[in-house]
Amino acid sequence: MQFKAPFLLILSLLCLTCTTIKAPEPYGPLPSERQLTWHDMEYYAFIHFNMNTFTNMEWGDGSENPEQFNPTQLDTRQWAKTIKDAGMKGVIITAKHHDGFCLWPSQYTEHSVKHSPWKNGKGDVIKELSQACKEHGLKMGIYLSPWDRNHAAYGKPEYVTYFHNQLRELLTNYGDIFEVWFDGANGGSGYYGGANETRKIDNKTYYQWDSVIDIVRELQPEAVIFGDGGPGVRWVGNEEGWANETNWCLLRRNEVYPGYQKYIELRSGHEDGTHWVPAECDVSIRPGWYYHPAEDSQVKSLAHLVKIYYESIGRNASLLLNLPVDYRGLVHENDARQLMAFKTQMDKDFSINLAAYTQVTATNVRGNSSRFEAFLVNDNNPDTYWATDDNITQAALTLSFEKPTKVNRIVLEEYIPLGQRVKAFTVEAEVDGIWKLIDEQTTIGNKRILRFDTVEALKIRVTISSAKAAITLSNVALYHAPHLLTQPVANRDLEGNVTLSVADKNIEIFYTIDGSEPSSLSTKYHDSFIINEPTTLKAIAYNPDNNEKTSTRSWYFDISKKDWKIINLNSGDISEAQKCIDDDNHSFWLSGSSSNTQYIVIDLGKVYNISGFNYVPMTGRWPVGIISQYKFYVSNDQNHWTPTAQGEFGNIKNNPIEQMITFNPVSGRYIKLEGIKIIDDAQQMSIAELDIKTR
Ligand code: FUL
Repeated sequence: MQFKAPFLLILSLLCLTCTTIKAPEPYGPLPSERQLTWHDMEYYAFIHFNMNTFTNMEWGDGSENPEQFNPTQLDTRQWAKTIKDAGMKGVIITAKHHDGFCLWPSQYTEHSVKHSPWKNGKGDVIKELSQACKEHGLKMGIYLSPWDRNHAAYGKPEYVTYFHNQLRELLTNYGDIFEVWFDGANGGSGYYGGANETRKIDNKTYYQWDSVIDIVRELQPEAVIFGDGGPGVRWVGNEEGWANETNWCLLRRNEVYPGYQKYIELRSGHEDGTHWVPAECDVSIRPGWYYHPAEDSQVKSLAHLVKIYYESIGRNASLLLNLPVDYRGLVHENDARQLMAFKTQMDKDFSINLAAYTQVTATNVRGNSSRFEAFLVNDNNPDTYWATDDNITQAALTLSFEKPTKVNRIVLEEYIPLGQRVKAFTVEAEVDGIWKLIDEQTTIGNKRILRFDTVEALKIRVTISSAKAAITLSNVALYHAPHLLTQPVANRDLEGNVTLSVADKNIEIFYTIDGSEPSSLSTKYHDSFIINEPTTLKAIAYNPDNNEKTSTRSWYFDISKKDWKIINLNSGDISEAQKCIDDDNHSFWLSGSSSNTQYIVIDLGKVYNISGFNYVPMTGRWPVGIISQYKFYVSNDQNHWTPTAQGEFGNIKNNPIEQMITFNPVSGRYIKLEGIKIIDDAQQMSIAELDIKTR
C-alpha cells in the first residue's frame, strides 16, 4: 500500500499531539495495583459456616466441643457453583470465627475439624473450598477472627504468636488469597480454655498489626487487607449493605483502628483522606450471618437485594453478600433461588448499553488530543479516558442519540489510577428540545450508578461542576432497565383501610375481593379501600410496558380490629399489649416475666361467631417468648370460658410464621389465649399479632 504525502503529514501531526500532550498528573492518594485488581471484583460472596452453624448461634463463647461440627452433605463445589452462577467473582470464608474453632486442621490447636466427626477428622474445609474455587474460576479470601474466645492464652503475648502462626498457615497452604478479612469485634468474655472470664485487650496494639501486614505482604503480596480502617479495604460502617451517596475511596487512615468509635464516618470515607482505602459493604442475605432454620422464611426480598446493589456497587463500594451455609453443609435452596432471581434482575437492568449508540462531545478535551477525547468514555476500554486540561475542573459531556431514546440508568466511572477527583456533578436530559435536570450528586469514584424515572431523551448531559483536579472519566454508560416486577404487599390498618404496594411505582396492581383470579382487567388499585368483613383479597402486579405479571397473592382479612381492647393479662403492661392487635406484624408485645402460665384476654367489642384464631409470632433476629403450646378460650361474660382449641404450633421455633387454628364455631365476645409452653422455657410470652376467624 502506498501513502500519499498529505496523509502522512496529517498522521505525523496527530502523532505529535499524542506525544506532546501529557496525561494529567496523579492527584491525591492513589490505589495500589492490588487495590485496582480488587476494585474489579465488585461483587463476591461471604460464607459464614463454622461451629455456630451447629450450635444455632451467632457468637459462640469458645466452650464448644469439636464433636458438634458435623455436616452431613458438605459440598464446597455446590457453594462455588452457586456463587459463580450468581455472577460473583470470589468468596471469603470464616476460617475461624470468634469462638476459635478452625475449619482447617491447624497444627497449632486441637480446636479444629481434626477432632470432629466430619470425615473422621481427616477433612479440611479450606482445602476443599480452594479446590472448588479453582474449578469454578473464583478467587478465595480468608476471614480469621483476631478475637478467640477458646484460646487459653487470649490476652497474653503467646496468643498473638498463635494468631500470627495461623495466619501464616492459611496464607501458605491454600493457593492465592485475594482478601484477608479481620473483624473489629474484640475482647470481652469467653471460655478461654476454661477460665470463663472477661479479658480486655488494646485493639490498637495487642495484635501487632504491623507484623500482621508484613506476614500478608510476604506470603500473599496480591491480597488486600480488610479492617475497619483497611489498610487495603475499609468497612462501610454498617452491616446493611449500603454506603453514603457521597463516598470517597480516601481515608485519614492513621486515625482509624479496629473497633473505631466514629465508624459512621466510614460510610463516606474522608474527602481529605491520606490513603486510598475504598469501602466494602458486607451484608447477609438473611437476618443472621450464620444459618438458623428459623430464618428460612426471612431471605431478603428481590426488591431489597436490588436496593442493596444500587446502594453499594452503585455508590462506589464493593458488595460482599453473605450466604449462611446450613448444617448439611450446603447453600440453602431458598438462598440459592433468591440469588439467581437477583442475578436475572440485574442482568435485565444492564442488558444493553445505549451509550454505544451515541455521539459524545465535551466542552473541553485535554490539549485537544485524540488521546483524551470525549468518546473514550464510550469505547468499552477501562484503560482509556476522557480528560480535561489541568486548569479545567468544570466541564460537560454530551451524549447524543440519533432519535429520542428511553433511559433510566446512568453508570459513571472515574479513571481511578490517577486518583478520585469529582466532588459534584449533574445529569440532564434533553427532552422535546428542553433540558431537564435529572439528578444532582457528589462523588463518582470507581463506579457510580444513578436510577431515575424514564426519560425519552435525544441527549444526555453530564456536567462535572466541581473536581479536585482535571477531570478523568473512563466510562459513561446508559441503560433502560425494565420496571422491577415484584408481588404486591397488602397492609390493613385498624380502621380496615387496606393498602397495596409494590417496590416500583411504575408497576400496576390489579385485585379482586370476590375470590376470583385477578387479571389486568380486574379493579386497578389506586387508593386504599376498606375491608372490615371477612374477605379474601387477591392481587397481581403488572408491568404495562411489556404485559408481564406476577403470580397471584392472596390474603384473608376477617373483621377489622378497631373496637378490640386488651382487658386482662397476667403480666406486663396493658397499653403495650395493644401492639398484638395493631394490625402490624412487625410490632410485638412481650409480657412481663412470670413462672405462671401467661395469658391475654381481649374484648372484641361485640359478639361474634368465632371459628378460629391466628397467632403471628415475633420474628427478627433475636425473637423471644414464642408460644409453642397454646390453649384458646371464648367467653360471653369473662367468667365462663369455653376452651375451643388446644395444641402445639409445630416447628414454630425453626419456622416462626403465622399459625392458623380453626375449630367448631362458638359464639362469644371475649377471647383468651394462654401460652402453655414457651420456646426455650422462657418466662415471657410474645405476640406480634392476634386475629380471629368469624367465617
Ligand atoms: C461482625 C462479627 O462479629 C459477626 O459475627 C460477623 O462475622 C460480621 C461479618 O462481622 O462484626
